[in-house]
Amino acid sequence: MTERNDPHTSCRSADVVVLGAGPAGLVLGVLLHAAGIDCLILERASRARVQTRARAGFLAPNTVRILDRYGLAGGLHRDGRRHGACEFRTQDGRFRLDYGTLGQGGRHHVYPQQNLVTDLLTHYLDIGGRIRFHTDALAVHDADSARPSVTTREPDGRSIRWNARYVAGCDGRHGAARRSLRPGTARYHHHDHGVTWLGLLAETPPSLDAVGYAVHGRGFAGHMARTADVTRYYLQWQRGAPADAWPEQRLWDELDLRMRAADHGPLQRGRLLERGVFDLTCDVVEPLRHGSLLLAGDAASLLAPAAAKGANLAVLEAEILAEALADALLRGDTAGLDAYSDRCLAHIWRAQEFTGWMTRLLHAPPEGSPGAGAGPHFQAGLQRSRLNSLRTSRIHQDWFAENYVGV
Ligand code: RFL
Repeated sequence: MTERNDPHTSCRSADVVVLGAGPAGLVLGVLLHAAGIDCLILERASRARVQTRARAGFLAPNTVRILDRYGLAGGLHRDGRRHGACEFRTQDGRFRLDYGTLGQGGRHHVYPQQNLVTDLLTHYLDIGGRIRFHTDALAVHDADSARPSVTTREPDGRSIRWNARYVAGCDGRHGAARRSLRPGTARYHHHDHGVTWLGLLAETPPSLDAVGYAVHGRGFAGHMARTADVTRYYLQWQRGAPADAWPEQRLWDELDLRMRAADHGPLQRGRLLERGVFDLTCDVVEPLRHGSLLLAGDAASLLAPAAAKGANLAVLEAEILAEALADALLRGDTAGLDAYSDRCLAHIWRAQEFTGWMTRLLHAPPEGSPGAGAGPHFQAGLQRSRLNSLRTSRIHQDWFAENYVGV
């Protein structure tokens, strides 16, 4: 894999400087470049790292429509798989929701995020897009002026200043864009769902033809296909426990137990490629526009992965932002930029609301956690009732399907 920083960057300016080459930054970069706007992406990690970071896999119909519109969906149509079913395994038995035939009938495409990022990056470079890897954005300056700039730490340790007309903060929750917001100008809403997951990536074919959600007295377990040979598993995990606390054999035994393999069939075991622990927390920054600095993707709002919304929102926001920036830079019309924050926040809050609902569906919050409220038995009763409603009510199923595939 070759990696080369763009020699033209000695000009040290661009109309739009984009921080971060994840789904948000790359979709934005491609769309701006295609519109004829001078744009530069600054990415802290190496190209190899960006192209191999395994995260999301479930792409919503709206995401695929956006990627199709700009000719970016070739890989996912070739190698991705359509997916439209969930299976819930509970103490009251299992039930399946063919969400692709419920609600408005939308299905996901299952396509690993690292493949999508590779496709986007390849396309961006093919059309002549400018990107610098190994370039750590330190801060955004003068965002309240028409001449913002970004300082970076270069691979050789030098610090460089990049001038722009707009800066797009697509550098995630811990990036420079969020850090650079002037104190008192943004509201941070942070919520801890009180639950921790161990995420596993296993070299094994999916064991079900559906997303598997197991609700068990010992905690949640999840199964999600990624490719024909790789499956993601999740185990609700003790907060603070390290990812390597259990040996592989014990993890598989626990997955079998919570997924009720004895009743519903065994899981196919395989080598664990990756394990990582994360707390299910979420946040929203309001507003998303701070003068010439605009936030998108995880930098704007972090979602717990329970409902697979983060990458989908990132792509949607990137499209909205690209159109607004094109209007401003090519036509002098800033109405889109003025409306950007409110427009995206409406989608973000809807996704947060559904993600919170999914989190409460799949977990009774651990005793003593902020969400436990009236006590574990009360919470478990609510959770069982939610699941029964989803099992039996067609209206509830349609609502679920519409929210599950929507952004
Ligand atoms: P990304 O992908 O984090 O990319 C940000 C980029 O910014 C770079 N960066 C910097 N560059 C320069 N200077 C700095 N100071 C920088 N700081 C950071 C980083 O190196 C990186 O390359 O953010 P983006 O583009 O906003 O995309 C968001 C998505 O990646 C994220 O929301 C999803 O992965 C969430 N998510 C899922 N979303 C879905 O829509 N469907 C799913 O199935 C799904 N599954 C998941 C997920 C997230 C997971 N994690 C991370 C817990 C499963 C998991 C396990």
